[in-house]
Amino acid sequence: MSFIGRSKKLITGTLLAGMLMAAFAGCGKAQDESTQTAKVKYINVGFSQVGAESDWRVANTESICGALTREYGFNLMYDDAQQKQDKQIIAIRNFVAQEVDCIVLAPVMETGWDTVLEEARNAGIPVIVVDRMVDVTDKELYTAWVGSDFKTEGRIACEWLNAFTEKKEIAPEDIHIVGIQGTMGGTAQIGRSDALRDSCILYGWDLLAQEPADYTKAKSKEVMLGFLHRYDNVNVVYCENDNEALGAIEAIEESGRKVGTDIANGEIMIISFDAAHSGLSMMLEGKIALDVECNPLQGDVLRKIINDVEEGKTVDKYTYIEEKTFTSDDTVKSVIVDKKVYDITPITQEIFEGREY
Ligand code: GYE
Repeated sequence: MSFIGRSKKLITGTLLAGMLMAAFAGCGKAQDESTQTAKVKYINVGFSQVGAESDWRVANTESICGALTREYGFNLMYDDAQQKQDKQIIAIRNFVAQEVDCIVLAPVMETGWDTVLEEARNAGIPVIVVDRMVDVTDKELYTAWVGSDFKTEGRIACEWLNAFTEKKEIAPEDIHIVGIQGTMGGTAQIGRSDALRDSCILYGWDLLAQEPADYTKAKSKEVMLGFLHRYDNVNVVYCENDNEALGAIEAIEESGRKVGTDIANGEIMIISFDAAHSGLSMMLEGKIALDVECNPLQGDVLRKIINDVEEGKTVDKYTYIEEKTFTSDDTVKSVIVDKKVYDITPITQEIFEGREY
């Protein structure tokens, strides 16, 4: 889709700068006012971010804010919605009122966007969705989406668990899993939770419970303590992000149990998503068995899409970011999901140190 016909609202000089700088706090350092004196035309972008709930989210914010700087020709308004959809809707309405050139939305959940995206469209402002998806009846309400294939991430994790336990000769009925879910109703949660549920049915694993923890360490610790209290046979914890994995590990260790892959001998295995520094460092200590990467570094791809849209070029509707999978040992070398082979990389100190987030 192109936006050639819509009226350009590039505002010159310092007029909009004051307004924008006020909103910029929280998105890295504010840019030097002196660089704005020339009559440069910036692309004014409003970015509604979910919050700062996880390491993934912080890395994602840094990547996007780092890609949409003055140096690259952008004026960025950043809004942190603290995981609340109503705050995101208010932020989008503010961006529309300020006649930005483009809105970037990282939606907390999939539903509930039709009205406000219609308002953006009526104002001629293209919306680029990042990370989770929006479930709207008219797909033309957004111009493009950039993110990850969350269901596939979940299926990779489950295929790995199946291959690992087969190799270790652990019977499916002896696999007792709890799922610590992300923020309910967001695409990452839906994809990862569904993959686990489907695989438990397919392979005959015992799914004890799935409960949300909003992607935070503190909530996850609470949820895990509850699980340990209720189920004395849990031996696999499927955490929908690294911060949740950290919370689960703390709960397990404080309860006097051990995390690790030797589930036949009483250890509790941790599976996680994101492959952020925090998760991979726990993997190096042998505490996380598998971490499926969810790559938050979307900034550069996003910048290109916005530039193309501004120039009236047609852009791809969906762009998936490349991801890897890491493991604490080399029992399983690869898995197949939908006929595609995914390598499973044993973590090393060198790989860990070379990671960007
Ligand atoms: O996995 C989690 C974050 O939507 C992919 O949200 C994102 C998820 C990510 O808080 O850490």
